[in-house]
Amino acid sequence: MHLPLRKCYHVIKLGIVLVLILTILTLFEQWRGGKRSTRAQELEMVQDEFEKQILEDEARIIPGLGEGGVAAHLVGEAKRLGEESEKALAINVYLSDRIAYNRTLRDYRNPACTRVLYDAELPSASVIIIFHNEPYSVVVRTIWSVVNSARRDQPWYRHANFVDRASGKTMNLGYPGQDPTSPFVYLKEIILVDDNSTLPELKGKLSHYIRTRLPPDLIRVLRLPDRQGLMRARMTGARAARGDVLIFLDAHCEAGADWLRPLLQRIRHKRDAVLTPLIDVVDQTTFQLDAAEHFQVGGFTFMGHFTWIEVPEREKKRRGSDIAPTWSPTMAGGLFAMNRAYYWELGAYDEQMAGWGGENLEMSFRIWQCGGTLETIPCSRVGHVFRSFHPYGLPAHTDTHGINTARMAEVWMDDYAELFYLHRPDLRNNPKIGDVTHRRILREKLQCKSFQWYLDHVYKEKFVPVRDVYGFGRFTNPSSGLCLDTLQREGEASPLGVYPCHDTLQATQYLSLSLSGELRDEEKCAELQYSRRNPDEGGEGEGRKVLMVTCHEKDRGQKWRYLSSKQLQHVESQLCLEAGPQPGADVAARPCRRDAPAQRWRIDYSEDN
Ligand code: LR7
Ligand code: MN
Repeated sequence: MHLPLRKCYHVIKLGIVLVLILTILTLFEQWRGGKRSTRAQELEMVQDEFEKQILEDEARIIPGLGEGGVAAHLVGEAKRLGEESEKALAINVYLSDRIAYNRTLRDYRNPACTRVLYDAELPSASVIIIFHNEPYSVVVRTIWSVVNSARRDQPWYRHANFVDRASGKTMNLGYPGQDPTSPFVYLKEIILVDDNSTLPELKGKLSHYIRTRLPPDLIRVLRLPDRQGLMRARMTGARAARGDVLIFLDAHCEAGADWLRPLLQRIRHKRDAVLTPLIDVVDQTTFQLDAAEHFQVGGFTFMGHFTWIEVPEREKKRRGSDIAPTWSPTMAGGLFAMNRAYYWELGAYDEQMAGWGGENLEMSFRIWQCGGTLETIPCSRVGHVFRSFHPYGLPAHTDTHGINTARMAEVWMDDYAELFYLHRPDLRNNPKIGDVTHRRILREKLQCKSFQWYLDHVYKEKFVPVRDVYGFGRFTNPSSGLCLDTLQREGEASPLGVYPCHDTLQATQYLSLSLSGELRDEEKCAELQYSRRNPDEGGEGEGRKVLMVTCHEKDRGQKWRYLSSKQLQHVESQLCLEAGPQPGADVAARPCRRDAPAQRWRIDYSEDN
């Protein structure tokens, strides 16, 4: 059979094209395969590099250092390097790198806590830890403390009852549906949220550490593509969480013995209770855990700051026992547990808050005003490194604390927002605050109570600088142009002084004379220093110093009155308050003299003005 030449030619052409295509395809496949294998190789090399670094890290650890929570010290050159790192980062990172990442803390709970019986079956917990450029070893230690405290073989679980108190059924320790062979109880997951850190060790190396050193399937790392600030970082974690209860921690914490169960038990019992553990101080220099027997709860100032306050006497009576849930008017904000569904129902966070600050008071007021309770659980203890400054920058150096607090005040404080603006006139009607309509709608929807209700029922002890007062604001001595000023002096009893009057109301010059006769700021009252040598001293020499001390209503020593001569007289001693001679000087109480210009005071806002 003969093919015509023309046809033959076509077949050959087709064959050549086919061969060409096949060759190209094979070459392409080979090229792709080669590329893939170099990528895998590269990855392996990177992993090896992380592994090498981690092995080096591990070689640095000094066994036993800081174990149990005792103070750790380095000497010589190491000490110097430690101090240097602390100066830069507000944590002695050089020391932290040398303390075991999984050090344990001694059990320093109130002994009564060890006798509490918890249900065998409790809700599950998602622990959410957010971080931005935190020291690597400190973050890893935080994770280890959470992992270790939840191990099934911990002594505090070993003697637990296996009969569920609520249902009467015999069951395994854990949460409903948990695999009873899991080495962990109650802890469903740990979610790390990296708020766009720039430190390289918090990226691949941290992930590699988690993959190779920590239990599998327990820890997830979510990486935010841009810096979101701590509120949105926590919300990202909360969205990913699957546990019944959300527990938030800062990335420089160490969880104590059996800290989970008291939280989970309370939330099982009261769904809308938001809980903080008792927060202990981990020293930024020595990593010593300072576990005080005595604990405080949260307060606030109208400047918008969180403060620690003593547990009010009426609350000590109400709670009934030293280890019972203790109502707290506010929380510090970083360490708390909350039913997951309730967290979202209550409005999570104000997503328009950025950076750092303000969200803690916002959430505290919201919890109370909208029907929940905020409680400190004394049997759950967690250490936190309190840093002397923020080692990280905030977005474009903006005052996120001020702006966030203004957002909070606009939504939750009603007319009392004015007291915040007295301190921050620059923020009044400031467009930087942005729109808060959606948060007001939330307040409406949840039918939340007023700030007045909060003050009357939750925080009765709170002194309101403009309520039941004779006058408030700056106390100016016109002849010298100096104002009464607490001079930013810290401490139990620090002398009241004078300083050039500020144009705006600053916290140190913001004083009130209450109707009950207290001359005070938000937290402390003016009292005469007692002189043992001569209790009635004051005539000669320096006069008697005036100290700012804890207010105690009963004591006559803290009573003052404002005379028509514009003098401030101490009722008990009959002495008058006299301005010091120069800025920064202490004031003194001396015999009243109507003609003494240094004894004359003008109050910014009072019935006379
Ligand atoms: O932009 C940021 N993104 C973040 O992810 C800024 C911070 N963060 C992380 C940071 O890495 C850390 O893990 O957020 C966490 C909290 O930041 P810190 O540790 O600098 O804050 P703080 O401990 O000084 O401040 C307290 O008040 C804050 C107000 O916004 C937060 O609520 C903190 O969580 C809170 N800390 C505590 O409540 C711990 C107890 C101490 C007190 C008082
Ligand atoms: Mn912190």
